[in-house]
Amino acid sequence: MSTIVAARRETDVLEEFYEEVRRIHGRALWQTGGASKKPATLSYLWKYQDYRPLLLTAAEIVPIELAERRVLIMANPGILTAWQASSTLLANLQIIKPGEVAPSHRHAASALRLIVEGRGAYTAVDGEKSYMDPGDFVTTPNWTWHDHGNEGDECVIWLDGLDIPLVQVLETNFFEIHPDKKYPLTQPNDLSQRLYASGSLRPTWVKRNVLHSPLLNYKFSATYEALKRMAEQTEGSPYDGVSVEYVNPLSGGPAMATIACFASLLQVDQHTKAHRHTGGTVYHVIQGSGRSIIGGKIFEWDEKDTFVVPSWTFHEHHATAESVLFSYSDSAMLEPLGLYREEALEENGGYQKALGKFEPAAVPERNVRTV
Ligand code: GTQ
Ligand code: FE2
Repeated sequence: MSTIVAARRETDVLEEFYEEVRRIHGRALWQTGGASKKPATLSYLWKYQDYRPLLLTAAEIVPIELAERRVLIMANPGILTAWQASSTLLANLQIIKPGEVAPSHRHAASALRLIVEGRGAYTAVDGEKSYMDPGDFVTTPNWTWHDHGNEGDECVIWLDGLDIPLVQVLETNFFEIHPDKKYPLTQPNDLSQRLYASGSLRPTWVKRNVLHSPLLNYKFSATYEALKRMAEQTEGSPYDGVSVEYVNPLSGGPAMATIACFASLLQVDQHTKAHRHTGGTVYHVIQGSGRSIIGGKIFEWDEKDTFVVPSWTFHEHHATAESVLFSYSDSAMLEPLGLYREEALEENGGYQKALGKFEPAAVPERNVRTV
């Protein structure tokens, strides 16, 4: 028997074997590629100037009663669900018109808001109400009742960050609609700001072991002032500039158990060095302009744009005007699980060699992926 025939017979035997395994709904591990599979999250950028007109159109043609939350999703084209920004996180833009109320509900997913434009809107969480200004960072921890309303005279737009993809992968997603449009206000407005916003003075009568920050609204004015004061005396991190985490004031831990949130101040012409770490991160440009090199590609951003840096992807930022970047990430969960790792770029003085500019992905002919 020739060696070719023998080899062929061996292949047939293997093929038959794999088919047999498949018939019992099994797979041979060595055939799957397993751990070496490339992650799906693409480095990506969504321009606010593309989204804003469509949000305004939605405000005209879609009644809040129909949408409940009038939200446009920023979908990462690398991910087949077509409704998530990264493997674990959503990044959505919500618009609410004067006089509207987005009715109360609660869900197992945690949410955050970062106010993009407009004044006069509020969020009420578990009976506490807070009016929101541009740049404010607002927490809606999991399973808390929340409704939003706009009592001003202009449209208000904010960025919603949620961990729905994570909660879905864990098959722990619950959702409930409140029987009333608004959950009753049981606390003075902004009570949590009075109790916790100072950060370094803890009310002694409050229990400390809470999973989520008790602070509802981290005002931008306070964050910006703190960043500026720090920047007077330090350049901060070589990778993130003067960068702060919005912490749970009772524990010093992340604002929410599943989502860590940050704000970074970059000076005009500051160019941070490249590093990479585990944890997919969504960035939102509160103010300023510049570019980030992510995975060797140049992403040019302006005020109010949103971009995503996938886990374990080199990134560095170059501000062309004084800039404040807001970001949120799934890294909060990684350290306690032993999954956090971080690495600086060694070569080329710590800066990536840019291989080209980011281009938006081609849009499929028909919207076949919509779920
Ligand atoms: O505002 O409660 O973008 O429940 C997605 C789900 C916003 C919200 C979103 C939500 C909300
Ligand atoms: Fe919600």
